[in-house]
Amino acid sequence: MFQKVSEASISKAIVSEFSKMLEEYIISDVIIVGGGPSGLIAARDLAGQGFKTLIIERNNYIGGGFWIGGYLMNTLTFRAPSQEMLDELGIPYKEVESGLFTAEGPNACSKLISASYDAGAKILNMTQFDDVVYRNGRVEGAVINWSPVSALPRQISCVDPIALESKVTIDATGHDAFVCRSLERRKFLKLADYGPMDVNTSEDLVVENTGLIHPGLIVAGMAVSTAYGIPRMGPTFGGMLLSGKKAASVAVEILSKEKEGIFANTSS
Ligand code: 48H
Repeated sequence: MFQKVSEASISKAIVSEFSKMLEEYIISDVIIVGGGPSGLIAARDLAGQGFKTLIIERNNYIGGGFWIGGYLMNTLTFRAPSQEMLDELGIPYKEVESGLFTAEGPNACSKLISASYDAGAKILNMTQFDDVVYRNGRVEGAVINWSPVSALPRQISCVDPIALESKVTIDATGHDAFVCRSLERRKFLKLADYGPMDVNTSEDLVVENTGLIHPGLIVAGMAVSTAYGIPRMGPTFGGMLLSGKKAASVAVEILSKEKEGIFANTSS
C-alpha cells in the first residue's frame, strides 16, 4: 500500500527540512514568545501581511490556556464585540445571554492554530525563551534553548542556548510576562503584578495598554496585566484576541517606520 522508502531517507527529510526552516528564521521580522491566544492572533495578522513571523513556544502543544476555559471545563467565553473575531476565524459559538458567547475550546484552539499557520507563521515548539538579545538600547531578538534542557539535572545541564534576531519581539507569555521579566532583571523595566479579578475593567485595560513597553518589545495578552498591574479577567478570552490583534498592528507600524529608515535596523 505505501511507497517504499528507507529509514535513512525519513531521518534525512526531518533533519534537512527542520534545519532549512530554522536557518531561514534565524533572522525574522517578528518573534512572538508564547503561542497562546494573543500570540497566535498576532502571528496570524503579521504573517498574513507578509511579515516573517516566528512563534517560540516552550510546550509541545500550542495554544496556551485557549484549549480549556476555567476550572478544567473546556467551554470558552467571550464578550461582545469579540465574537466578531470568532466569525473571522470560522469558530462556531453560542450567545448564552445578551453579549456573552461560548465556544468549545478544542475546536476554537485548533482553528486558531491553523489560521496562524495558514497565514504563513512558523512555530518552534519545545523551545524556551531564555533571554533577550539587547543592542543599541533595544530588544533585537531572543536567546532560546530546547525546553527539556531546563528539566535536566544540574550536573548535565550546561547546554548553551542560541540566539535569533528580530526587528520586533512580542511578549505573549501570559501571566509570567517572561520577556518583560528578563528586562526587569536588568532594571530596564519595572513590572507591577496583575490585580484581583474584575472582568469589566480588565479586558478594556488590557487592550488599551497593549503596545510597545520598551524599544523593540511589544507586550500582549495576559502579560499586559502583569506588566501594568491590571485586574485579571478570569476565564474569558475576547481581551486576549483583541490584544493580539492590536499587538500586530503596533508591530506593523514599527516595521513600516523601520522600512522608511526612521529606526536603526538589525543586521538583516
Ligand atoms: C516559551 C513560553 C515561555 C517561555 C511562557 O497563558 P497563555 O494562554 O497567554 P495569553 O496571554 O495569550 O492568554 C492568557 C489566557 O490563556 C489566560 O490565562 C487568561 C485569560 N487568564 C485570565 C486569568 O485571570 O487568569 O499562553 C502563553 C504561552 C503558553 O503556551 C506558555 O507555554 C508560553 O506562552 N510561554 N514559551 N518560552 N519562557 N513562557
